[in-house]
Amino acid sequence: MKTVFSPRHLGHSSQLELVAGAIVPGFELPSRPKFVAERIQAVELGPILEPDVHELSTAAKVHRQDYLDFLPTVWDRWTAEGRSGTALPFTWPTRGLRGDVPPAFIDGLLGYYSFDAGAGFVEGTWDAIKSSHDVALTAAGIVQAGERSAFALCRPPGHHAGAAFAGGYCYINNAAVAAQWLRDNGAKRVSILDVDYHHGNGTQEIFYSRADVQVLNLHADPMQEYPYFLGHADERGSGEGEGFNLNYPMPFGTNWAEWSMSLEDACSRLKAYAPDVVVVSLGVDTFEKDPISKFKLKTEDFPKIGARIAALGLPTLFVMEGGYAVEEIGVNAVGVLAGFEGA
Ligand code: SP5
Ligand code: ZN
Repeated sequence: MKTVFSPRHLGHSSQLELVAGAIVPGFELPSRPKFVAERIQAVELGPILEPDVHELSTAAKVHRQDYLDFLPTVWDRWTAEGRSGTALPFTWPTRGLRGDVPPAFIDGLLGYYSFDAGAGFVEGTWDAIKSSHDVALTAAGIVQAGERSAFALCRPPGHHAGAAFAGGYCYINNAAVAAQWLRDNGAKRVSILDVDYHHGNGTQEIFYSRADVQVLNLHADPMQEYPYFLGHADERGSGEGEGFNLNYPMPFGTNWAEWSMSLEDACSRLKAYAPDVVVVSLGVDTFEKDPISKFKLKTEDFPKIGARIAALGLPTLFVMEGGYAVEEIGVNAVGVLAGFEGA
């Protein structure tokens, strides 16, 4: 399996995150993909390629143009106020406030274009976002050209990013852009299978009223876990998209025996949809030792995820999302990919 990866992600690192009343260093560390790339080399999964540069025209079909225009301007607007550190929002247009008027000042704009304080900007953030987007599209091109699978080693991740908002370490929804590009380049139907610990609220929002992209999400119950405000089982799509969004919320402590029952059901629903290609939002924060998560998957379980997806017998694009047990994300993420290849 070919991997696409860009070193340009390295300029991005949020210097702080608010967790349980304390300011801590961000969990989404620049070292994360290094452990994945090293493991790919150790098990000889396949070559690691640099991405081609892509235009944002496909991204503009799943994101709002004003949001895409805003992202590259954040750091300049921030430093124009004499600031340094990490650009982060602190005010959001929730119920009772207006969500239809973008303010002019940077602090207001950051709140308008986000849903939490989990997607900060530093000088290299836009370049990292763009490179992650390019990684996803280049890997999608490999699958479209006829290979059975490819791995987009994206950083930053994407599945929390919606049409016009960042959040949860995500800015551009890489899996959504890839799915849209595959639709525009021969695939009649695409399924996105999101196995990250957290609900992929952005992906759900983007495709909620569409029948041409099926979205299946396995995640911690939003009654207990971030992102809290989306991901319930009764969210099944709207209008033409009715029935094409499926959520599998699970409680804290979920282990392989329980998690794999949701995977089995999702795979049978996916098979019935008969997509031309599968996009896997691959988070490995379901791991028992993940520092921000409360599921109990073990290292030996990850190859079984890959093997089950391979049994679908469909072209498959893996897109990296979360996973914060830094030393183990290589073994776990590559475990899924090796399991897919039958290794
Ligand atoms: C892509 C992805 O996986 N994004 C996850 C964003 C999670 N943001 C909320 C983090 C809450 C951390 N709670 C930590 C408890 C540590 N004991
Ligand atoms: Zn996650």
